[in-house]
Amino acid sequence: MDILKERFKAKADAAAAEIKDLLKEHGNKKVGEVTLSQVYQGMRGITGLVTETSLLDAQEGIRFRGYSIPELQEKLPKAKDGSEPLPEGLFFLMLLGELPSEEDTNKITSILQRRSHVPAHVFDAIDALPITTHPMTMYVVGVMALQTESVFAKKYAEGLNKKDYWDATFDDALTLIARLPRIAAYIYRRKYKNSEHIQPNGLLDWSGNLAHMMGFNDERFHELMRLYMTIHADHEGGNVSAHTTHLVGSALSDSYLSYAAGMNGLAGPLHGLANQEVIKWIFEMQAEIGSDDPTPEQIADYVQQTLKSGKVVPGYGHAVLRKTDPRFTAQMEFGKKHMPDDKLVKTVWKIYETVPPILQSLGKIKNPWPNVDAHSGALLVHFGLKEYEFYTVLFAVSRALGVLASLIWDRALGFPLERPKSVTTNAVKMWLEGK
Ligand code: FCX
Repeated sequence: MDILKERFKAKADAAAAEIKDLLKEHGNKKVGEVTLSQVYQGMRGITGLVTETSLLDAQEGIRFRGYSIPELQEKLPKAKDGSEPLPEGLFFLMLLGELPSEEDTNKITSILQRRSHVPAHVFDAIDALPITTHPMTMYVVGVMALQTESVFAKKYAEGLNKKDYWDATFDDALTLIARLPRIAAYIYRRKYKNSEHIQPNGLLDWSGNLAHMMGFNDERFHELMRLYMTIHADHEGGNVSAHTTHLVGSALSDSYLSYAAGMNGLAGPLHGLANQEVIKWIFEMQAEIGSDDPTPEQIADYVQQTLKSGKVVPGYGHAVLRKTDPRFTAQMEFGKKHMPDDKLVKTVWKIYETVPPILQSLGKIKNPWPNVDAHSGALLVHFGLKEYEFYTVLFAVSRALGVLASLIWDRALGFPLERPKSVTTNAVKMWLEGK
C-alpha cells in the first residue's frame, strides 16, 4: 500500500505543478460561452469541471485515461483462464494514469482482499430495514453505516493538515471499495435468498468474490461481472453520480458520505435505475403481447404505446453521447460469444433495430441510440439473476472505482469547494431589461 501511495503522490505532485503553470499562463483564457437556455436546461455542454479519470466523446464514447473499452479488453490483465479485464487493473489505471502490469493488478486485488471485512453493525443497519425496501436504499444505508470507519473524518476531527487530505482519502477509498461487494451480496441474499448468506472467498478477485457471495458459480458469470464492473466504472465527471460525489466531497465530506450521496443520484430512473427499468419494460411488453419472442412489428407498436403514455423508452438516449454506446456494444459482443440463442438477449437486439428510427422520427430526441442500460439486464437474466430491482446495486459497486479514484485526485490536487452561481427568473428578467 505504501509503495502504491508513493507512486500516486509522485504523479499527483507532478500534475499539480503542471496545472499551476497552466493556470499561471492561461488562467484567463475563455473556455466557452453560456447561453440562457443552458442555464435553464441542465447546464448541458458547459465545461465547468475537471475529472482526470476518463473523458467522454459524443461520437466515440468513453475513454479511460485515453483507452477505449476494446483497448482495455485487450490490454488490462485478466483473471487466470479469463478473457475479460480485471476491474482492479482499471482502478489502477484511473488512479495512476498508467496501464498496470499483472503484478500491479494483483497488488490491488490483495489490498482489497485484506480490507474486505465488514463490521457487524453494517449488517444490523441493513437488517433493521423492512424486507420490501429497495436494494439501492439498503445499499446506501449500508455505506452510511460504514462511515463509522472513516479515517479522514477521524483525522480531520483531530486536526489534519490539508497537505495530508489525499492520504486519508486514499485509505478510505480503498477500504470502502474493498467492502462494497460484501454489502451488495448481503443485500441480495437477504432480500431474495431468505437471508442464506455466503461467506467471502478470500482467494477470489474483487468481482469474482462478488459473484461467489451472491451465489453464482458459473465461471461465465464471473467473467460477466469482470466486464460489467469495468465498463460501468466511470463516465467522465458531469453525470449525476460522479458529479454528486465530487460536489459533496468538495465540502470535505469523507469518501463514505460523498460516495453515498452520489449513489442516491445513481438510484434515479434517468440515470442508473434505467437498467432495472429496461428489463421491467421488456417483461411488461412480453406479458402484454403474450410472447417471449416479440416480432419487430410488435416491439414497434409497444414503443409507440410507451411514448403515447408520456413515458421514456428506457435504455435509449443520452445527455452527451450521440452514437450507440460502446458499453452497449461490449455487452452485445459478450452476448454473441456466450449466449447467441438466448431469446431475451435476442429481443434486446431486435429492440436495437426497431427503436432508433422511431425515436429519430420524433425530431426532438438528440440521441436515439442505446446506452449502457439497454443491454445489461438481459445478460444477468440469462444466468438466473432475474431480480431486476437489484441491478442498480451492481452498477453502484462498479461506479465506486471511478468516483473514488477521482475523489482521491480531487484532494491531491487541492480542489476547492464547488459553488456555482444561481439566479432567479426575476433576476434574469431584470438583466434582460438592462437593470
Ligand atoms: N424516450 C422518450 N423520450 C426521450 C428519450 C427516450 N429514451 N430520450 C430523450 N427523450 C426526450 C426527453 O424526455 C426530452 O423530452 P421533452 O423535451 O418533452 O422534455 C427530449 O427527448 C429531449 O431530450 P434529450 O435532450 O435528447 O435528452 P436529455 O439530455 O434531456 O436526457 C436522458 C438524457 C438519458 C435522461 C434521456 O435520454 C432519457 O430519459 N432516457 C431514458 C432513460 C435512460 O435510459 N437513462 C440512462 C442514461 C445513462 F446511460 C445512465 O446515466 O445510466
